[in-house]
This record gives sequence, C-alpha cells and structure tokens, in this order.
Amino acid sequence: MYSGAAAAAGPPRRDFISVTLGPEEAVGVGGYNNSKAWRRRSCWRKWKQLSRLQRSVILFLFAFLAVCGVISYTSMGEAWKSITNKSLDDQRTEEEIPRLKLANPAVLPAPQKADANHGDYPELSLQKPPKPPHVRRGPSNLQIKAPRRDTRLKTQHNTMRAVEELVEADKVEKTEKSIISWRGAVIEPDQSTESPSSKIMEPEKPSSVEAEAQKEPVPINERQLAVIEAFRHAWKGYKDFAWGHDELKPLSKSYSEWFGLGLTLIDALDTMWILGLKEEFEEARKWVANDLVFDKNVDVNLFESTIRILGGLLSTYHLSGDSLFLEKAKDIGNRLMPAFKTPSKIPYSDVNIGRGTAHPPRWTSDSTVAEVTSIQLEFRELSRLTGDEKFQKAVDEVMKHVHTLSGKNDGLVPMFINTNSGQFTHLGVYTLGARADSYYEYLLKQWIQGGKKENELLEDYMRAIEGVKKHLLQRSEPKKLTFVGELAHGHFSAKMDHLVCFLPGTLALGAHNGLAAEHMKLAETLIETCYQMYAQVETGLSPEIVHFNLHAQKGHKDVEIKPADRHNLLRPETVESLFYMYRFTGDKKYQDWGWEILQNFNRYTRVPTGGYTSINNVQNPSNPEPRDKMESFFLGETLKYMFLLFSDDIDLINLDKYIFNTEAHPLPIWPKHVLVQVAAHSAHLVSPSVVGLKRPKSTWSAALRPCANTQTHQVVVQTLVWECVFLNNDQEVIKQTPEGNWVPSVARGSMSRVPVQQSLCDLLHSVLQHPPCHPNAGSHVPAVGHRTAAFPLHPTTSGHSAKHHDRHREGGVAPPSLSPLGHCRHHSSPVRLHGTVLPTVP
Ligand code: DMJ
Repeated sequence: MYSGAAAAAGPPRRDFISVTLGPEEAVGVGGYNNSKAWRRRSCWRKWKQLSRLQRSVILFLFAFLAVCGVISYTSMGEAWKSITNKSLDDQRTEEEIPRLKLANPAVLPAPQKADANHGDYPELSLQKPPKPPHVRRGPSNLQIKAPRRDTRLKTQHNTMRAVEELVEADKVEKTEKSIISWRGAVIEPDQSTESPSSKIMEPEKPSSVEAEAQKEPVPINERQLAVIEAFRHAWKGYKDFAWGHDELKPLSKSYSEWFGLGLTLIDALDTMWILGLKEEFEEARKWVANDLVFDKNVDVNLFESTIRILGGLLSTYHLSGDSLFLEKAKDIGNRLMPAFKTPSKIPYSDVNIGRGTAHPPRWTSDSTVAEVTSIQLEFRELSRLTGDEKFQKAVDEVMKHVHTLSGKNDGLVPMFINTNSGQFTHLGVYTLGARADSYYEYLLKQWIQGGKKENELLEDYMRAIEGVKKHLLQRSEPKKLTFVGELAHGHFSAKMDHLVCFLPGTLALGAHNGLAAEHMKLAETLIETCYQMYAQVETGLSPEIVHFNLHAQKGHKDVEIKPADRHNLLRPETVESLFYMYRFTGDKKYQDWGWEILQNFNRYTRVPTGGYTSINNVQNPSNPEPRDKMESFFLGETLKYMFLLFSDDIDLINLDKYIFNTEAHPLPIWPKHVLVQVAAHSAHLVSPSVVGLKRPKSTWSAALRPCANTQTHQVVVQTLVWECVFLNNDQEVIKQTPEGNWVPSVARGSMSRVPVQQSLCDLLHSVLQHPPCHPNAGSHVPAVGHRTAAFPLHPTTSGHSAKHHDRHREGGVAPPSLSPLGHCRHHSSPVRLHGTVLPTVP
C-alpha cells in the first residue's frame, strides 16, 4: 500500500519502515510463500532496516524478558515442587513413610487364604468370624494409622516432621553403616540403637514410645473378647482364693506358694494392661504398692524370678509409665545380684533375697544353661533404665563366657554348666526343650534388643540353628511332620517337649529381622507340627512331651504319648508361635488354630468357680484329671499371646518396638538415637526455660521426657543434669574443686542421665545438622570395639567448659576422632558443645 507513493516521494524517511515488495514476493503475484528460507530472508532484511537505536532497544527488551523468564521459572519450580511434595506427604500420612526399608521384604511369604477348620468343633461356627484383618506389614515406624478426621492435620504435621527426621537419621546411618553377612544373610545393624552403655535415668513417664502406642483405642474383636472373658474368669479364681499368693489351686479353692511373692499377680500385670482391664489392674497395683515386699528370708530361683517378677515389673513400668514398678524392679534386681558371686561368675540357681546369699541346688554345683542365659534381656534393660551398669555387666559376662566354651555341637549347647569351673557338664546331650530352650531364644532376642550389633550373639544363634537342622530335625510318619528331636551321645530320640514350640516363633522373628528366608520356611513347617501336637490328641490339647513315629504303622498317628507325659500345664509356647506367625504372614489359619486351642482350654481346664487348671491326661476327654493348679504363665503368657494373636493391630505391642522376654513380658527394643551424646555447656543453650530448672526436681524430671515420636532421634544427654544444676548454682549437687574443676558432689549414676525434652531435642537437632568439627575429623575411624569416642569442639567462650571437657578426657574416654555425622565444617555458631559419638560396634 505504501510502495508507489513512497518511491515517488524520494528517499524514505528514517522514522518509517519502508517495505518494497518485488513481483515474485508480492502476495497474489507469486502466491502465498511461507517457506522457511523466505521468512528468514525477510526477517533479516527487516532487522537490517532498523536503526541502531531500535535494534538496541529490542535487544535490551529480549534480554530483560529472558532474565525475568529464568527467575520466574525457578520460583515456580520451587512452588511446584513444594505442592508436589505436600501432596506426597499427604499420601504418606495414610500409607507409609519412605526411606526406611522393609526389615525383610523378601522373606515373608504372601498371606495364604484362611483355612478355617471349624468342622470338628460345632460351637466354633456360632462365633462370628472376626472382621477382615488390617494387618499392616513392614516395620511399624513405616506405618501410620489412618488418622481420624480430628487428628488428621496433626498427623500430617507429625508425618512431615517424621520425614524430616528420617532424612536426617538416614544421613547419620549412611555414614556409619556396616553389613554383616552370614551364609547369605545380609543384615544391616540398627546403627543408631542406643548402646547398652548409654543409660537413661529413669523417667517419671514411659521412657519411649509406649505411651504413644497405647493412645489409640485398640479395636477388640469377638475372639479377643473371649480371651478377656477367659482372663476375667481366671482372675476371679485367683482373686477369690489366692489373692497375693503365688498360684491358684482352683479346685481346692486355695493357693500354693513358691516364692511367696504374688507370682501370678505380678506375671499378670501387663496382660491386664494390654487387655484393657483397668479396674483389675488398679487393684493389683495397690497390692504391689502396699503388700509386695522383697525383704523376705526366702530362696527364689534366679531365672524364674527374673523372667516373671523382674520382667513383669519392667514391662508394666514401660506400658503404664508408673514408676512404682520400676522401683520394685530395681529392688528385686539388686536382691538377685548375689547370685553372680561365684568363682566362675556363672550364677547360682538360687538366691535368698532377704539375706543376700546365693547357692546352687543342694545336690550339685551346676546351673541350668537355659537359666543362666535367659536372664539377660531383663538385667540389660534394668541397667539401661537405672544407669547402673552392674546388672548388664553381670549377665553380659555370662554370655561372653558361654560364647567361648567348648562342648558345643554345631552351636548346640549341653544342658548344664558348672558354677565353679564355668564349664559345661553332662556333655553330649542336646535338646531344644527343657534346660536349653530359652538359651537359643535369648541369643536372637538380645541381638534384636541391642540393635543387631552384638555379633557374637547372632553368630551363636545362626550356628545353633544350623546345628538344629543338622542333628535334630526329622520327619514323622504318616504325615511327614517336621519335628525337633533330641540327641544323646550320638543317638537320636524322636522326643519333643511342648517347650520346643517356642522355636517357630523365634525363627519367624529372626526372619522378620533380616535373617535367612529359610528360617521362615522352617518356622512354617514346625508350627504345623506344634499344632498337630494338639489336633491329634483326644482333648485337642497337647501333652507335655510327645514322641513322633519315624516309621509308618497301620492305625498309628504321628504323635505318640507316654503315660508319664500326658499332662498339660496350660503352657503358652504354641500359642506364642502362632502369634508370631500370624503377625508376620497374616495367614488366618494361625488365628483359627489358636481359637481351637482356646476352646479346648475352656472345655477341659476351666473350673466353674473360677480359674483354670492344669490337667493330667490330655487323652481322656471324659476325665482329663485336673491337677488343681493354675500356673502363673497362663495369665502372664498363654492368654496374653491369645489376645495378641486374635488382634489385627500390629501396633498392639509392635514387634519392631518390643521384644518379649521368655515369660511374654514385652520390653522395649532399645530406642535409637543419633549416635551423639551431647553435653550442653553454655547458659544460652541450656537455659532454665529449656530444662525447667526453676521447678522442683520432681516436676522437671517429669518434663524431661524423651523426644516424642523420635525413635531415630532419641538424644541422650548424659551430663545435662550437671549443667542444669551448675546453671542453677546448686552447690549441693555440683561443686568446684580447689583446682577449679567442676565435679559432681553425689554419685554420678544417680543424676547424670536424663532424656532430653522436646525443645532441647529441637535445638540439638539443629546443632547436629551443622556438626561441630575437629581438625582430625575423618582421618581416623575408631577401632572396632570402642563404644565411644570423644570429639572436642571449638574452644568455648566460657572457661569452665574447657575444664569440663578435660575432665571427660581424663575420665578415660577415647581420644578425639571423628565428626558425628562423618562430614565436618567449621561454623561460628554461638552454640558450644562437647560430646561423644557412639560408633558402630560391628
Ligand atoms: C515359662 O515360665 C516360660 O515360658 C519359660 O521360658 C518356659 N516355661 C514356662 C512356660 O511354659
């Protein structure tokens, strides 16, 4: 449109764009041409026709837009990322937190279909089947319960927080991870599990996650209700006729004494707690508070009183948070210690808890191997809670000694050990039953309790299971049941105690904790055998001992029972293993088997006026011959495992948080922490507001609870109380020596171990993200076997801190070595710390 006029008007003015179309380029002449070459040429020509100013302006605009584009892309990316992350977090609230691996993903078989077999037991069909299970698999700390509406927001917040903490914990773990391999089993130790040597002073409230775990109401199903009813019935008998005594004699409506310490009542405490029997629990607690006295001139069996009384008190303390039980546990624990005063340090079987003397049985100086090696979980836990190492030291020495002993047969141990020589006696006889059973159980359980770091325990356990497979496993006829027999001087006996039925559960627990998958397979075959020990008997109850048929004979079952062995003592082992099997597989047949057993206890052992009784003859349904005794473990173990077996809530005593002692008392698996023990050193770090110093001791010790929900971040401040008291200028507890050092003026054990409160945890958490460093960091990794290594931090501004630090070094702590998180950078934070890092002890 411009072409003719513009050309006629002479040279174009600079402020117009003059476009001349050639004939071949004109629309309508050569037609529409949108070829790339044409467009490129045209654009270039236009660009060249622009003035320099115009070009500069355009270039500047382009540059400006490009910069804006980059900036907004980055911030939008962040926003998008956070939206994405948030929605992921939301999902995790209802699913699981990533970053932790399943403890043993490959081992567990897929749950099979329920195989309910109610046919033989007509009354079973009257029971409504329980709701489909909501068994959540994998470690509990991966599991987050579907939150109720009102708690959802809080849960989401906690979840996000937990994720952050796990990320941090992961960092720590990555730096110090070690792998143990055992014949194909690869095990990753729980590195940050609290070291046995780091003690927590007893808190006023539950010391770990127990209280949290109990907060949500446990949905009770009909089978569980039946267990509660059975418990109440048993308890009624005990209460009416045996209150405060050891065992109920339900037929004669009286009691029997063994130690005279209310054995049944103590054994049953945590069962009542778990079953939710509040009234009964409160009543029993009153008896413990007012009537339980250990200052008695009475001989008790070290093992039995440890697993039932000490174990029962400790677990009840953990579940209830009531310090009464810890006080009682300390009392009995101290009174049992004389048992270890033997030439070999292998404890005597009996202790007089009033006199403080101990002795072996009258006829021998031997102790039973299972007894001296199945008190460890309890004494180790007592040390952890009290900060007094003597308990743990005594029992650890026994294990270390037994580890080195000769006389084993491929990991299988004889049944007796001499308290003078420390050697095994009665060599050549090997059983998984009476007198040896819980040795094997406690090898695995101690290993788990301590965070899977004590390799000698694992070695002994794995070797023993190999020994079982090599020497003791056989198959019966006609059903080809795999069973565990006995070996006596090279001769195999097809005899199996009911006691051996703990083994499937233990094997399954090991597999769940990363041990060989074939252990789980073996557990599955053995639990079937244990079930058949009930199912093939006339009353549906197992005898104390069975003999398996090795050869098929017409009309013979797999299981033979000798007249002397046909009693049933209401023992728990099979139900115990059923519980583990159900927890780990979700296969409902295990629940159904347990249900059958409960029905048969009700049919043949229930005494109408209250209580259950052992029976003499499991083969005679019309007269099972009641023995007039209810063992304490019926309430402590059998009914507890029944209740747990029927539950579909894996958080009802979560097996990744608790380990059951051999009397079914759950004790915490030692909580993990960040591998760092920190002593706070300056007023601005540990201010009165942080630790509640202004309050009297009784109050602030309650406030000093462990970090909530932070199993992975349980920081233990060993010397916090010193510092608190120092800041409080309380000369009663801390004093300055003439040389100017600050030292505690009372025994350290009584005051120096305090779990830190949440706010301090937060503070320490942030400090740990910027770990203080040492010039030698990373140049030296502590030698295997060191429990602790110290690292000094930057010189502090306050004079007393350096002295304090020196004091620690003089105290025999290993020389400075590494930064706690494996990397180190200088920082000028006002926080001044010193502390110890606990490296892995492979
Ligand atoms: C209980 O005291 C314990 O389970 C122990 O380990 C074996 N004996 C009884 C139960 O049978």
